Amino acid sequence: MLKLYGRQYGKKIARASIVNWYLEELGIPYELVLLDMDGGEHRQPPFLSINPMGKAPAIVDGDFKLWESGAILLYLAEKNGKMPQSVEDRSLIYQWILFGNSTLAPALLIEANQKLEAPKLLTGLNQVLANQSYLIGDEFTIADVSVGSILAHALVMLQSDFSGYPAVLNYIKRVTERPAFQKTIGQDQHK
Ligand SMILES: N[C@@H](CCC(=O)N[C@@H](CS)C(=O)NCC(=O)O)C(=O)O
Repeated sequence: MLKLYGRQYGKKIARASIVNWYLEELGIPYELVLLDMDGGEHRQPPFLSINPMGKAPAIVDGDFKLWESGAILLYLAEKNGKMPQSVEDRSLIYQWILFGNSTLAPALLIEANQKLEAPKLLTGLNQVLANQSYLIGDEFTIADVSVGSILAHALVMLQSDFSGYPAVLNYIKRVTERPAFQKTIGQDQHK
């Protein structure tokens, strides 16, 4: 069975919860392996043989090991027939996953960037989401798991002020109401 390695949920950012959310969306069997990161378990050889960088999330699927949340989402979508056929449509998914992890997350989650960067990105997101339900039109995809989880984290855990971005707020409500979100990240947020 596929194993997902992550840190124990709590107030700290638990990026494994992003993958956990998507595994619940897919409804496939998996085992969640919680690492004692405060005790340094992620820096010990058993886990370093899965991810030499010592970071979670990571998965082991049979003999295959993979880390980086975005890469894991793409792998799971691909393996379960959820990726679009055309190279253009696939590239839009890559675009949003890379945007989430390398542009949006640092802008929203790192305090020094919040004032200057966050308003630019939230204005753009608000424009996109004013005309469509999800990042790629009307269909929920892994792009929404990636970007939606970062937005939800900023709103709920960091109390970021999104009041000037009503379409973004509606979008966060839409994706966080999904049962798979509620079962995973949603539960974490209410602890
Ligand atoms: N870009 C990576 C970030 C992974 C990451 O920083 N994970 C944190 C946990 S949320 C971690 O493992 N921190 C432990 C450490 O850096 O020692 C991803 O999205 O998977």
